[in-house]
Amino acid sequence: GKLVPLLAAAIDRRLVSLVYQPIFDLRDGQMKAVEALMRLRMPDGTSVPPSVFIPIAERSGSIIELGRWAIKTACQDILASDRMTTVSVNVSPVQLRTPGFAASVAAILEETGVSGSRLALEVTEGLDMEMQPEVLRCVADLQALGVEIWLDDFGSGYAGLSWLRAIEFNTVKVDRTFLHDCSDERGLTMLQDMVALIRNRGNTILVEGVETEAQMSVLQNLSIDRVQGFHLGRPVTADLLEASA
Ligand code: G
Ligand code: G
Ligand code: MN
Ligand code: NA
Repeated sequence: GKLVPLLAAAIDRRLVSLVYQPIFDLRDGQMKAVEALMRLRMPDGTSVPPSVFIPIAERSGSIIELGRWAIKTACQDILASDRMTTVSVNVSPVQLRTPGFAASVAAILEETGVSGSRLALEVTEGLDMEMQPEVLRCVADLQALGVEIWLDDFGSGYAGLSWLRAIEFNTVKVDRTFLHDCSDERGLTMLQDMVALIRNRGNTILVEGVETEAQMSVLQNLSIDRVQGFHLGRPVTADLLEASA
């Protein structure tokens, strides 16, 4: 109830912020990108997780303004940073379906002076994310700006395979449940099959949710391209990320 008006005023009241989680190249260990993750602080100081406020913002329409704020803030932060080369920002299907979204991204790049190739947008497959022509056109317009389009949480949703067929994703992020389930033979086979599927399409493979050194070994054996997870680096503020250089 009270989240709807709060979300509408969240930017002005400075209740939203971004934290950044590093993404590493598995071969050379270098930080190749950071993922921007939105945080919402209530006026009383408590925080609300994105799993709660993002769906509400999607329904109320606030996601449009919040999403634009996130992309602009991420662009400003990478310009000011010595460590962030590329930033990925999560975008809701609602944003991709909104007319003018690609143009609004182009305007942010122009305004901030950030090259499109330093920005990636993570889209999540899902039931509500139909393969509408306007979505495909939006993706093509964004890629024409040099912006990368990444498929997030691959394998967790419903439309994954048709998505892989329709869109040339620059990177596919394998849902962390596949890594977490691979402590037994059956789960490991599943992860291997997943990796083969993505690799045969020529997409860069990122596995998220790396929490242990044992999982790192599994991923090294599978020659995964990129990795992300609490074991390698937690989401932190831009200031902390700079300081941890
Ligand atoms: O950061 P955390 O694990 O709590 O994120 C939970 C979920 O919220 C993830 O699925 C993530 O993609 C999503 N999320 C985080 N930040 C944003 C954002 O800025 N925009 C959108 N649309 N989703 C976000
Ligand atoms: O769906 P998406 O990939 O955007 O989700 C991002 C969320 O995943 C962030 O909220 C982040 O806190 C969380 N996350 C990042 N690394 C790990 C990890 O190693 N384990 C778990 N369980 N969650 C993680
Ligand atoms: Mn994501
Ligand atoms: Na994900």
